[in-house]
Amino acid sequence: LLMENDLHRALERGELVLYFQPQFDCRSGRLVGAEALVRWNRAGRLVPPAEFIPLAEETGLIVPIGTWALGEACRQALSWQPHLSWPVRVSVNLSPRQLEAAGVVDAVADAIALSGLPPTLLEIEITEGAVVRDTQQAAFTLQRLRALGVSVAIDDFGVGYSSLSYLQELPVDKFKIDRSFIARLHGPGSDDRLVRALIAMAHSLKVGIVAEGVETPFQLEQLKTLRCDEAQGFLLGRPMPASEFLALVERWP
Ligand code: G
Ligand code: G
Ligand code: MN
Ligand code: NA
Repeated sequence: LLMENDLHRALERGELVLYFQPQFDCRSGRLVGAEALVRWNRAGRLVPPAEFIPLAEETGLIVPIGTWALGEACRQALSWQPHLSWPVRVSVNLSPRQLEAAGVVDAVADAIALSGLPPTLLEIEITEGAVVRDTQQAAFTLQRLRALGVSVAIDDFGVGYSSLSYLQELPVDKFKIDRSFIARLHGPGSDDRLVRALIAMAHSLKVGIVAEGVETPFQLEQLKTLRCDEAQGFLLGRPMPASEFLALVERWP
């Protein structure tokens, strides 16, 4: 309860901040987007989401936190656009409870309208787990989100599903390969069969594919060879404060 009260106040006091982790096109090497990742600046310590998102989910605080994150992500992303000659997208994570909340489509629509960010530059990330809970309801909500012009990515792809059939019914634009699969690409001769299969599945469904957790040059080379579309990970950039991400965009060739 103590932490719940704290978290509630944190939102009101502006103690939540977004970090941004860059995402790159594998073929061209271009910076193409960033994933927004929330942090709690609690008395000088940056608390990672794993320590408070579960509580926020349980208590329902995730809904106002999510509304704030959507608005903040859109505002920041708008500030990146003048510095590059191609669009740079922002991705925002939505947890299962947010996806099921009645006002989620309105919250996304409001964030776009209030910020002025073109809707095509906003991407919503949801985990497979959120979709599997109630596939029909999720599909309906995702369809309404896409009707706004935003895109939808399935996060942690490959670890959460119980059946592949849901993939055919689901209106999504992109899969993000879970980093546990990328971690298995540790060197020449390593087993890349699952990564290959996930990339092939995305391509045959005409869905984009992003690798998460890219930590080594070897992994990046493998992903390029396997025709993965985009990459994200510590090798290419850690999650960073908004000011640092803006500086990265400003000095990008
Ligand atoms: O930044 P870090 O790797 O610690 O993030 C861990 C997880 O926390 C992410 O994979 C994501 O699922 C979750 N997360 C981060 N930011 C947000 C957010 O703004 N909203 C929600 N719902 N989850 C988030
Ligand atoms: O949404 P998701 O839970 O996938 O959020 C991504 C999380 O993964 C963030 O917490 C981020 O800090 C973390 N992350 C990002 N890149 C890497 C990486 O290359 N390696 C590892 N181990 N974690 C990463
Ligand atoms: Mn994510
Ligand atoms: Na992920």
